[in-house]
Amino acid sequence: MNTQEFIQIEEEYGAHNYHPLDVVITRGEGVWVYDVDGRKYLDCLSAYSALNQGHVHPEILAALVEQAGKVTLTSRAFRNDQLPLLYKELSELTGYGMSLPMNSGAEAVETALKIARKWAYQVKKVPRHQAEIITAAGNFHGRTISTISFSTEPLYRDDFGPFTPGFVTVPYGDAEAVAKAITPNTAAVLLEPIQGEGGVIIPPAGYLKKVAELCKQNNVLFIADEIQTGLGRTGKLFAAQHEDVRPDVTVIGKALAGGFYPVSAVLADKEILGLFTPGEHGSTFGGNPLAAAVARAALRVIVEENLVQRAAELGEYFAEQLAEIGSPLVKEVRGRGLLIGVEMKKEAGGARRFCEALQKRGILAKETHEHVIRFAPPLVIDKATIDWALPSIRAVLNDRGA
Ligand code: IF1
Repeated sequence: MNTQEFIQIEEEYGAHNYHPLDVVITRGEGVWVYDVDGRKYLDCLSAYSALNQGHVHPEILAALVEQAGKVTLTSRAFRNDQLPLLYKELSELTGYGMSLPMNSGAEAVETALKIARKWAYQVKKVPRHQAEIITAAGNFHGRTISTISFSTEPLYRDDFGPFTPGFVTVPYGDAEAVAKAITPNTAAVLLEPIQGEGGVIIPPAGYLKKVAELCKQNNVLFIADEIQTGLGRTGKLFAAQHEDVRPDVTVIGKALAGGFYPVSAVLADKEILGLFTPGEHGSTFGGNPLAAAVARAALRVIVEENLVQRAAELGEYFAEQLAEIGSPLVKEVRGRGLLIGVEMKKEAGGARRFCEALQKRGILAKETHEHVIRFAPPLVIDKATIDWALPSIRAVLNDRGA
């Protein structure tokens, strides 16, 4: 079957909750993917940073195959011999005393919200069911009812109420606004260190540090959603480290399993995560041995291949080169590490057409928030591949269109 035939079947039988580029991928390897018509593309999206280790990384594949042949699922009613090692290795890598595994990112965010509320009632002594959690405008934390309850994007929420109460929204990047929103009932502040979906929005210098201080002063938990920014993407293990901030709770997902499997986790110290008692929270698949074995291998690859350092160095080079293109259609190039946004001017007619033009030249990128093209290749990319892509990107960014 060819591209058009696959697309036709998908449109007929699948719910239309996406508007993907018309490329039907059948194989991936490292930074490259191949479509059903034999075309080859550089993946500059990395499944929204789930593929930091690149497509089908051989070491993670080997771990997956080996574990799949042994035991894949025990449920948490029994123990398995992979999860304890994942816990230990996560702790050694991140410095957090404990973790709690889930599957999707949204589930892990929900888990963090639950533990923050429990902490508020048990430790901070907020009156029952009065806990408030402060979130930022322009956020993206998932698609569940609670995470869309504090979304500010009409498309994500308007048709899906009634919403979960207990959330307060303040402008992103404004620490004063957080200070004003804190009350005696505030359990937590939940933030992305860089807003990915919001358009690769990097907050003003000092913002995260200031928010962390405010949280400390007011006995409020600081929860960082590092599902997209974590595990090396921005040139640090966690994006909050760019400001030397260690949030009370960090949520990770995506690259935690290198694209092989949905694995997410909440990281915190014992004083917080230790508050959960048996039966209060769980998941059939969370922490299963296949997920744990894959996550262990995915973390090993990040360390062994120095992906954090690579992201820092190659990200700086890539962003510099993108800025040097100097197209009159580009408003701004911004990024940290290999999470780079190129914001097009309004008159350029939206980022989508540039992504379609890049596709024709063998580069897959995705627009976000209408005017921003996101460049976020797997962290295993090398300089030669970036240099291969630059002339095409230059031509596309300079193209005024019809
Ligand atoms: C989709 C966006 C990115 C996330 C942060 C939690 C989650 C995400 C910071 C939820 C997920 C996704 C989901 C994906 C597209 C993608 C995305 F454009 F929608 F916003 F990356 F920028 N926190 N991000 O970025 O994790 O439950 O999906 O595992 O199609 O919805 P999930």
